[in-house]
Amino acid sequence: MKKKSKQKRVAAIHDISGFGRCSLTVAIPIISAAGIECSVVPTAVLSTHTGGFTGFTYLDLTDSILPTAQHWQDLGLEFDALYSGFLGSYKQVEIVSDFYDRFKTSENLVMVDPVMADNGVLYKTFSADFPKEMRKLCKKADVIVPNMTEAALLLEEEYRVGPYSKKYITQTLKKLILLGSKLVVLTGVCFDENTLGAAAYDANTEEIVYAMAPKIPEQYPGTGDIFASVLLAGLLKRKDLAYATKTAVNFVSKSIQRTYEAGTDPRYGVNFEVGLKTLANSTS
Ligand code: PXL
Repeated sequence: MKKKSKQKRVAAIHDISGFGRCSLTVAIPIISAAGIECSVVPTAVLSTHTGGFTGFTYLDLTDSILPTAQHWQDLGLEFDALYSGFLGSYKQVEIVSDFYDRFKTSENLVMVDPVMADNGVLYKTFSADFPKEMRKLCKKADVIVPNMTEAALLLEEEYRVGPYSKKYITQTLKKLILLGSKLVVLTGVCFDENTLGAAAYDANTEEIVYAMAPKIPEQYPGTGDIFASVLLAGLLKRKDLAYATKTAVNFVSKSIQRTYEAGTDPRYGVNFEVGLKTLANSTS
């Protein structure tokens, strides 16, 4: 009988925004649809995400992250990937760094999505020196997944609006890799007014691959989290970087397209749920 490969397991460290489809409410279904076990470390519980809603609740769970890590270590648990996204404070970044030290092995993959900004602006819950702290966490990552704004903040450069030249994207990728990861996947890349996508760089092969999709004139929160979760699922399924990046761009693009056509309030996030069955097939 053919030997079955062991099921992969991720530890996802994000907040739960009760409404608005981002962070854990997208990471869990996407990673699970790819046949990967998704364990979670909730960093905070909010009534909604912070992108466009006012009056949201925020229950900080910083103090339960390390006791969770300790319990998991006591149980001897191991993870094929450690994956962090939106972190609420300096202290949480430090604690997640400690979490990585406890569970990192020579075999597993650490993905840091340095969620903190978009469209040239830092999210309002972060202070101006937060990017410096996030840069330290990126050092511990195997893969980082910044958007163009986060890339500029991590590099302490001025944010530029697109379209970009290939030269500028190449330079940005090469500077980002110096932060310490093996792979960089940069989102929000555009070379003209009609397309938008991602550029992926592998430090080992020094190869850059692009994945582009038609640009839709609306912005939706949570799409970065969806992108990173699909990318991680692809990489864990041993798909190559180009395939995983293309799958993530296509999945986000289709989700945006069906949401735009439905005319939903952008703050409610995108309809990615309808695409999960197809995703399950493309990551199997
Ligand atoms: O999608 C990123 C994200 C995650 N979590 C919370 C957010 C945001 C973006 O605004 O507010 C709480």
